[in-house]
Amino acid sequence: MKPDLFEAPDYYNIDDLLSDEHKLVRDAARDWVKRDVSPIIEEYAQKAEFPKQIINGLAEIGAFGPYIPEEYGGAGLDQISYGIIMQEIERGDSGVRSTASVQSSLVMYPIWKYGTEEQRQKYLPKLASGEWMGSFGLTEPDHGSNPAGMTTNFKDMGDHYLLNGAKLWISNSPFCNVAVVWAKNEEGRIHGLIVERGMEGFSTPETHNKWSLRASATGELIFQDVKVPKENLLPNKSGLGAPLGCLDSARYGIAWGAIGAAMDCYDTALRYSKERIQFGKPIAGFQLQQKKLAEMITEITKAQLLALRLGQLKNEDRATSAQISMAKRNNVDMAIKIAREARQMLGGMGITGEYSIMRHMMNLESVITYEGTHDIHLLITGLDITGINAFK
Ligand code: TGC
Ligand code: FAD
Repeated sequence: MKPDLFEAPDYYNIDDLLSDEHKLVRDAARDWVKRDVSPIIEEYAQKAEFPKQIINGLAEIGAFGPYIPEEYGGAGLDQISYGIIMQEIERGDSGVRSTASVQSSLVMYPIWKYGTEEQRQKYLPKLASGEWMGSFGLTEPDHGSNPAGMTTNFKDMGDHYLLNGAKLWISNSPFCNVAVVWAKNEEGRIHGLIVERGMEGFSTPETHNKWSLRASATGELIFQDVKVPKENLLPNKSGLGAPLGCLDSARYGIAWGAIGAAMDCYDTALRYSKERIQFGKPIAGFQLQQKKLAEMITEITKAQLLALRLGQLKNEDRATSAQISMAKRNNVDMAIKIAREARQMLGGMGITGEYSIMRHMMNLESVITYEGTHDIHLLITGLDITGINAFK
């Protein structure tokens, strides 16, 4: 892969709206991605393997629990810092950002928000340091967009719960130490349970042959009469709103993350088009190529402003789920379109691993699907503005 020459576009001087702390966090994450992710990520994506050696670095830049209080090992940062870290990581690779999103928003967040003090003390510091890695089991083979239909279930056996079922498409599952699993009790009410590797009847087979998010490990969570200690139930919230609350936090991070992927594609295409000579001049001098670049920077700038405003609302605890859906949907769609256009600008070189664009483009096919598909988020906006539910 070519050396990482990334220069971040900031067409509207959005840096001026960031605090010194935001910029410090951003620079630390950006430097780390350049040093520890860019040089190795293409090789790991090609061999479809998660680069476990980056876990310590992710912890050091605060990517595991950026907004979790420091008393639990988190970085104690605000929501904009969290977003910026996701942007910088996804600038390197969406799969690496996935690992951080799952750890922070889908594992640490529910333990922090819905767990007991004992659970927080036991799990959060180890998750923040990367000593333990987590996964989040909501999706099932027959219940993806409609998690309310899940069939994974647990029975109260007096001194423990007995968990049965299966989850599919689970990021980090093949190597997770703990999984936050959503399952129905005997009354059909959804609860979160913390399942630990090593519990009898719990297995995590890896899913192979992905053309997308190849540097992220994806797999299943299978529960066959798993005895889960009663103290592993998350007691402080139940119902579908509990996992959906975690998704709000992860979707917010993705709205920022997608900007990173788009910035990398734009920056690569801009540099390439100024250097690549055809018909006696740089291809950046042709109107058709300028149209692509001008539209890319316009869309990136709009997405940056959307994410920043959403971050301000999140900091004030005023961001609605529907606002988060709009930003996730818009920014991922923006990024995937930019990746496709940028790839064309590199001609044949664009399909190779010499450049990051094709990898981003393939990764974004997952990002536009997980955490609620593009169409599901449109329906969330539709419901919000009309009051009419078009899901069912
Ligand atoms: P609905 O009846 O609308 O809601 C059920 C209850 O949940 C509440 N609620 C929310 N709470 C918090 N945050 C949200 N975003 C919420 N949306 C709804 C709601 O108020 C209600 O509460 P209550 O107290 O009245 O019971 O539920 P529904 O069954 O009609 O479904 C709505 C729908 C379709 C929007 C929802 O199911 C959905 O978002 N589906 C998409 C599923 C999804 O996003 N799955 C993601 C799996 S995890 C993942 O992909 C990780 S990828 C990780 C990575 O690698 O980065
Ligand atoms: P389906 O729900 O079957 O949807 C298929 C199509 O039908 C989509 O286009 C969808 O938009 C459309 N559709 C569905 N319902 C409607 C409707 N009412 N109206 C109109 N159109 C509709 N899940 C986890 O729990 N944890 C994870 O860590 C995780 N990581 C993932 C990692 C990867 C790489 C991928 C690909 C997925 C991951 N997922 C994870 C699962 C992801 O959240 C689901 O794939 C996603 O929610 C969609 O579910 P599905 O694949 O079953 O598609």
